[in-house]
Amino acid sequence: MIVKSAEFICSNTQISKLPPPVKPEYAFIGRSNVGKSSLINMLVAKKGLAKTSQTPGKTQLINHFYINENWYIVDLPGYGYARASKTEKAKWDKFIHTYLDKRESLQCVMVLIDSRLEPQKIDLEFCNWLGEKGLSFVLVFTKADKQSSIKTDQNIAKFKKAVLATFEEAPRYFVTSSETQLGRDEILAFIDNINKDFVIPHFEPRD
Ligand SMILES: Nc1nc2c(ncn2[C@@H]2O[C@H](COP(=O)(O)OP(=O)(O)O)[C@@H](O)[C@H]2O)c(=O)[nH]1
Ligand SMILES: [Mg+2]
Repeated sequence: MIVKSAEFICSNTQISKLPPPVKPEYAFIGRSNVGKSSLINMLVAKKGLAKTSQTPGKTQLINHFYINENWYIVDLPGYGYARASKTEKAKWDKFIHTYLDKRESLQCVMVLIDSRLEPQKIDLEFCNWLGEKGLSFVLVFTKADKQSSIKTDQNIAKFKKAVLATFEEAPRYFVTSSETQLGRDEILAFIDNINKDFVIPHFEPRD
């Protein structure tokens, strides 16, 4: 897929104000600092589209970016921010879970994982939650340029093994770098393929 246009549409704090679910949508999510904004900018080849390195954990916004006037990238607030209070964490859970669980046009959740790290409990728990809800997701390993491919492969193997403790099949995964554009063509092709089969879901208009 060639990205011809990418524009910011809206930031939402309320699920009720999202754009109508008439276009295929892909949600990007992961721990704060995993490289989510960088990855989104890399995919659409637009440097400032998603802001990078903002103070993490502060805003709870769902950002919609409209790509090729045909599909949405959704930037979700990062999880696992160490300094967030219990109340903040609970609020995050409810907000994000409601969006993921209810969004009719959501096609796939892109779960970002830092390829330099050993499997993290919070990432595995999130994958398990997606599995319980029957939501389709893929793993996107980030920052692969920061280490040898051997090290990346080792961490991916460990993550897969950990996932297989609860899943019958390991989810599909991509290895990426926002610095070198590794994984860009593969992710865009993956999205393009799903877009081709998209039919507008039945939904209740909010007038
Ligand atoms: N070397 C390298 N650094 C990256 C990559 N992706 C993100 N970063 C850096 O990691 C930090 C966090 O990235 P950001 O995109 O803001 O993460 P977010 O909090 O998940 O949105 C920034 O300093 C980025 O420059 C990558 O693929 N390679
Ligand atoms: Mg960010």
